Amino acid sequence: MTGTPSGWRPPLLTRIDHVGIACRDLAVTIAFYESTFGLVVVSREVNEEQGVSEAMLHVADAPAGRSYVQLLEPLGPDTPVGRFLARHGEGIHHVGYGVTDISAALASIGATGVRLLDARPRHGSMGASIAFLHPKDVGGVLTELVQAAGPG
Ligand code: CMX
Ligand code: CO
Repeated sequence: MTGTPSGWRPPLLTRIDHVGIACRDLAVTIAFYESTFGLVVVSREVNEEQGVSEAMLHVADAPAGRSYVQLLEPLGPDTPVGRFLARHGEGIHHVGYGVTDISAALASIGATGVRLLDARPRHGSMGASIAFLHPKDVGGVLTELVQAAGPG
């Protein structure tokens, strides 16, 4: 396609911020990603609100900001990742996309009819603001919006 279609607006999603991967044992999975792919852990956090113990492994510095692999071990069975592991086993849990203004992005996406799991942004990894979209309204993909803390 050439030229700029009429009604064009800048994309809401600016990069793939991270791929979220559910695992049973965070330490074992980190060791696998380090030894197999040479990735480096840049953050480890426990997020009680999300019910996870997690690690961010740096992958790339894209023009619109950094991208990561996010490894997630549930804090218990009655959490989003705990329920996912019970039903599906280990694997890809969600995709996180970068946005520049998460409140504006939520308003715009919500107006299309996609259900917002978080009407307001919550606390995410490394000081980011995050919000989730319902997987049933995004073709079966649990989708996270991420506004990184600070520049990028
Ligand atoms: N991807 C795609 N579909 C998913 C899913 C996922 N990760 N998790 C659950 N589903 C589907 C299930 O397959 C199920 O589908 P069916 O009804 O067709 O069987 C349906 O959603 C409901 O599943 P459930 O077992 O009842 O799961 P929950 O009660 O956990 O609800 C969801 C699902 C998405 C609303 C919930 O997991 C949620 O609110 N997630 C957002 C928060 C989160 O995931 N936090 C952890 C990551 C934190 C971070 O990235 O920082
Ligand atoms: Co995430």
